[in-house]
Amino acid sequence: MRTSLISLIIFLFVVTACSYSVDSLELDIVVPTKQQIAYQEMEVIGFIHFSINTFTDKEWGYGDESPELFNPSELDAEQWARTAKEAGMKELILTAKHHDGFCLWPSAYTEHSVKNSPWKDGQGDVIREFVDACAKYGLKAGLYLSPWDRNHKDYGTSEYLPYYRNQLTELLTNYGVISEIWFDGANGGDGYYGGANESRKIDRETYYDWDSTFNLVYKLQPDIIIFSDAGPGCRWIGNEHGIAGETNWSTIKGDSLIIGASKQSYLNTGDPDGDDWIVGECDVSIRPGWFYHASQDDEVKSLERFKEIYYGSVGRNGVLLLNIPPDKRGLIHENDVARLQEFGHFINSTFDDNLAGDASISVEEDSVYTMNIQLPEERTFNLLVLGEDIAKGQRVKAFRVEALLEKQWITIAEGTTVGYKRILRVDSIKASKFRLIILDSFGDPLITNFGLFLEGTPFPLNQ
Ligand code: FUL
Repeated sequence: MRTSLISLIIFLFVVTACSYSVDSLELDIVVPTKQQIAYQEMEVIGFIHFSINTFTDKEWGYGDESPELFNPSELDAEQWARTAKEAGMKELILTAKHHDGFCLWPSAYTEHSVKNSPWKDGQGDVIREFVDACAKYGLKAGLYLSPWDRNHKDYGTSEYLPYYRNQLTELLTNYGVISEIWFDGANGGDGYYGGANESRKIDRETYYDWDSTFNLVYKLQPDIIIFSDAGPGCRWIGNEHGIAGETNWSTIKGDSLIIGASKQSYLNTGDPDGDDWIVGECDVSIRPGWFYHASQDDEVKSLERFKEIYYGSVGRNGVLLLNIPPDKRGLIHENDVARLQEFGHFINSTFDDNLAGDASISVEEDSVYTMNIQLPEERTFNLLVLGEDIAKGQRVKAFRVEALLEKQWITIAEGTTVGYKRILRVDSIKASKFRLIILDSFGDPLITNFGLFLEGTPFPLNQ
């Protein structure tokens, strides 16, 4: 048995134990890019669904809506960014163009845009205001450009691709650094299509020639994260509830994925044998719809639901993409703002104080890896946080955590994957001695995070 005392480096609220193994350096394992690591470290990002649908009260516009309908009375992108920042988000992604084809910027390639709307007499540019607001609040900016375009006359033919790529070029050239681009998988068939009013089907595997589009995107924005069902930067988690699989590998077989037609359960868990690192992004809306509907003002998700989503996404090795749709004024509604403030408070008050921050840690490497954690005194917690050094791959396949309670080792949590972060909710426990046992892993496990936390105090509503 080899026992080593690990030097403790305490980052903000995690305990970081140095990796110690030799063979780990030689292990042939899939690793993320530095952009993917930075992406994962953001943990919570925001989605802004705002477009013509906001004014027609629809989720999917048909493509024949008049640009005259777009007329927010008080549009304030800084309010979006400020609200996102307060909720702990690190990036915002805006629907530059949704399926109806209406463009939030004055694209040179179509008349179906803000330039023909009454908003700012057609002189406005929502994308410009959005990226400036993100910069002011220190948020990264991302854009959603729907591949499906129910307005464009050429959609479904090869003529549409240059149009789509021209729009991408505008967005990825004229607005500074864009950190994420969102390629949605929906292709519903029928639409206006320049007046044809018909159904158009495309071959999801071949129509968009995604490889060429991805090359263009990387040429224009080398550090960007590309989202789609198939990545390559991050992948859809396979549902719109914001919940990753309890087992969630960042690795997956990218070649087997088809944008808009991948197996949802496979996206949800990833694949330990996958050759590609494609982080899971968990999208969900604060309300039932993606766009704002006044009828849903009382259906903002509860804080309890937010917590479940947070633990089910960030707490399962994913990134949470939380949608917060502005209303017809162009503002995030008061009900949503209040809940987002509560959410921000919950994260700060819960994860500010790692109760294992001053623990002594030692590692035993026998037939199974065991990390011993000794606190200076007994402490009460109800959340356990684990993490791996993902820069060296995702390794843990199975683990168990035990606490010494009345002289007996009791299992308090167990699971499969860990990845960047794994949060486990446990019944409130008071203890001072723990052990983390890695039951199975690819090569040596590289555990960098062992944290104990107590769910935070309620939001002080009267402040
Ligand atoms: C889906 C779209 O069809 C929805 O309208 C929404 O944008 C969601 C995030 O992705 O596929």
